Amino acid sequence: MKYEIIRPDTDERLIGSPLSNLSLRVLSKAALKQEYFDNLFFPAPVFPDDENLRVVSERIQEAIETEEKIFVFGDYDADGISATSLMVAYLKRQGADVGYYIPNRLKEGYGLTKDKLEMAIEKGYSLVITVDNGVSAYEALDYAETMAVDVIIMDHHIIPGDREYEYILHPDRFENPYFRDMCGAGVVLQYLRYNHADRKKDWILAMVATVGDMVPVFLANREILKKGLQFFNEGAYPALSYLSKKKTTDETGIGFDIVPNINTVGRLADRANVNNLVKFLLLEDETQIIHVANQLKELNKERQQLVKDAKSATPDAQYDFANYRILISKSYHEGIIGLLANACMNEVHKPVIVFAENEKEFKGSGRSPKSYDIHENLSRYKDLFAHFGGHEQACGVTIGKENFQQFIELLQNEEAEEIEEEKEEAIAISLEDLTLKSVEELFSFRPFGMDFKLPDFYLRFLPVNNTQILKNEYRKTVTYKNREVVEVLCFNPAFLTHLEADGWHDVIVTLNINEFNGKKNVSMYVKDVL
Ligand SMILES: [Mn+2]
Repeated sequence: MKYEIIRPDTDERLIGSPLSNLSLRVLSKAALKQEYFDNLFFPAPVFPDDENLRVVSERIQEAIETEEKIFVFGDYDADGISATSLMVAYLKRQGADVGYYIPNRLKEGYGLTKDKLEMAIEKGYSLVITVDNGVSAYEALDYAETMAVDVIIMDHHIIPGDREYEYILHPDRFENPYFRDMCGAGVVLQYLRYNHADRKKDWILAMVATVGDMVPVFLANREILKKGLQFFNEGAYPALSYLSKKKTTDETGIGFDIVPNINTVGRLADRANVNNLVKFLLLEDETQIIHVANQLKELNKERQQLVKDAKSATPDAQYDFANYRILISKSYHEGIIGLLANACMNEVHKPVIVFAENEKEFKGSGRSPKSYDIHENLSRYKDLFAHFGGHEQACGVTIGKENFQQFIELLQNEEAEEIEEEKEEAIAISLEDLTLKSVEELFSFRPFGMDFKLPDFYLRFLPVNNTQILKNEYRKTVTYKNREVVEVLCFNPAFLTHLEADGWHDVIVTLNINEFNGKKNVSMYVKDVL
């Protein structure tokens, strides 16, 4: 079975706690490390204030006062775009002479390069701020030194060596470990706070980036998520509200509705310029906001269609080796091969590499199940690659035509490695535990996310009745003994037939609270029928 049913022992720290059985099980399963546990129950916000912040702030202040041209260099994902917008909006408010650039994901790739820096210097920029990138831009940093141009790094990627940086804001270099797990935009937000220049919009943008970059949901990030969501739900950032399906939402809604709309622009760099997204995020005029928001939503639909088409198209070649499935096609859009590899891996439960072939080379994106380190495994062949990067479960690789066949043969000849079947975890719970009160209590521990996922649940319940069909979705209701209504949502017709039969059913559900006409009730979405 692909589900592992979990009945966690109560966390020792929670024995005797008045929490509901539902919350106790979720918290016990999470087994939070002590600093996260303390942060959850006794949050102690920290105001950012240290030497690096002081040095960086002074340098930026000097640049503003002496009217230096300041160049912000960002990245093309939700975090990088948010970080760029935060910094640019701040500098504009200060009246600074500011320019910015986010590279083209398909043509230029990630990070500050020497030639981008050369161009900026030629245009008269004398201070560069890299956001969500920079710590590993050695060549550009060396060049800046020879040109006597200062570079301020506001990044959160792993610092690769022991290089000294004169101006750096990085989660690992904040004096207080409270700031340790932040994303790039989170770092920029702390700079704004230190300078008492943070607005509601800035918290919202940092919150979107924090969701998008999937960093842990504790400490500084928890503060960012909570405040950012609160301000978002007040409608404090119209441009982002227009991108969302719901005007009031939570971290899940941000992840499903807003983050993909932003990431799509970077992915489809052949159809849209990611730099315009910064302009969009700085817009104040509502008519313009609505106009661009609609364009962005259209582009996201186009991206979804591209993925769908690519999934149903027959690849030019497909290999099923002992350890890998390989898909190759000239028709794949390079911006979506990662999404495609991910979808394919979820189907075949083994490592997958999807290659888009162009005139010069093969651009590939690999994904692997949790028990397999695709980055380490493929790094054995790195002499064949023009580019290679990534981490345990995801990597990107570019291979010239001359080496491609050899690479395929090497993979073909690999001995089969045992790849553990990935099981999804579900916490066992009884229907009696699912009262509105207990689910509301559980949700008071929001936001959920990295290191504290809202789990799926396993339970048994009686056949459902009163089928109502709403817009292609099947909605059913079931009442149970303490007379609260639990709504059961089911999108799969096969499950529905099951659920209408007699007897108790073992199901995997996700939990929600439905609010309609001021009335709230527990709502379960049936993910699987066992
Ligand atoms: Mn980032």
